[in-house]
Amino acid sequence: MSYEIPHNFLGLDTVHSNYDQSMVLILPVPYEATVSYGGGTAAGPEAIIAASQQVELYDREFEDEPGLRWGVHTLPALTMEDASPDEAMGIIAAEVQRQAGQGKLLCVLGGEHSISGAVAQGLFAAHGPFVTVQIDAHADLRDEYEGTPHSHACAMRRVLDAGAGPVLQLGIRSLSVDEAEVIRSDERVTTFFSEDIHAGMHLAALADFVRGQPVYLTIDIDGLDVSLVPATGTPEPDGLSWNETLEIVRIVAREAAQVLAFDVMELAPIAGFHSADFVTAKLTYKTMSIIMAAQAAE
Ligand SMILES: [Mn+2]
Repeated sequence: MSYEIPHNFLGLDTVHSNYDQSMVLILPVPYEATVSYGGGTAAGPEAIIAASQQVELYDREFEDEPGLRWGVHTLPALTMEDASPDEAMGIIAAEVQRQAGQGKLLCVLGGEHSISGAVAQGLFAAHGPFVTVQIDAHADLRDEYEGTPHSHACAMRRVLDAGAGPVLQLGIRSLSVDEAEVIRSDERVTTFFSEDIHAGMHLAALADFVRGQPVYLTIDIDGLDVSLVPATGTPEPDGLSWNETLEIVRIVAREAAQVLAFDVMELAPIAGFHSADFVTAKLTYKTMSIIMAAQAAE
């Protein structure tokens, strides 16, 4: 489906949401194929976009309306009726490659986290090597899960397979014995568990990791504390606070050479429970605003 005015991200008019002048692109990917517990992430992008229309455009941090300043264009949703998982990943990677080459900040809205493997492929094709920062409750480093390499539980393994560069994981608190071994032995993976985040142990390492690098930031919404966003398929307690999350975004925006893209994955909306949709929409707006302001300041 396409998101015509005013049903686009932030509900912007033509002047502030036309493709050519917008510096931010929203790519909705309502893809969900490998649910392992609670389902519903296919409805995530539409819920985020609907909730975004209720987010206040003015932001005290910038004393400005960032959405109007930068312009935000919402692309048609990438739908993949009847595509196999392999085909779906190919379609997503090709569209990301096309849109990532436009000199705009790309924001992908999921959908299940397995989409991120295809996003990484597309970014690598468009830009070459980059580093990936992952906010997530789960390590997502399984080579396959429930018989498929395309499970959301394998998302970061597929990002590593894209060959673009190392991954820094933040907020992890659920993993298997095999994933723990990957974290110990694979030098491409650095992991800060949720207690490390609460203690601030990640701050210097994160800044060092992204400094001067092109960066892909992938946010699984279950990385935030479950009390902030209960509407997700595989919830976990003891997640990141709102401020811990934005602190990570600020460090990435400030230190990176460029943020190529970010994504917000795994919202599984619950009918009648709109706070989770709103928190996710506001996080999406806040993240793009912080990144755009930092890049404009350079
Ligand atoms: Mn997760």
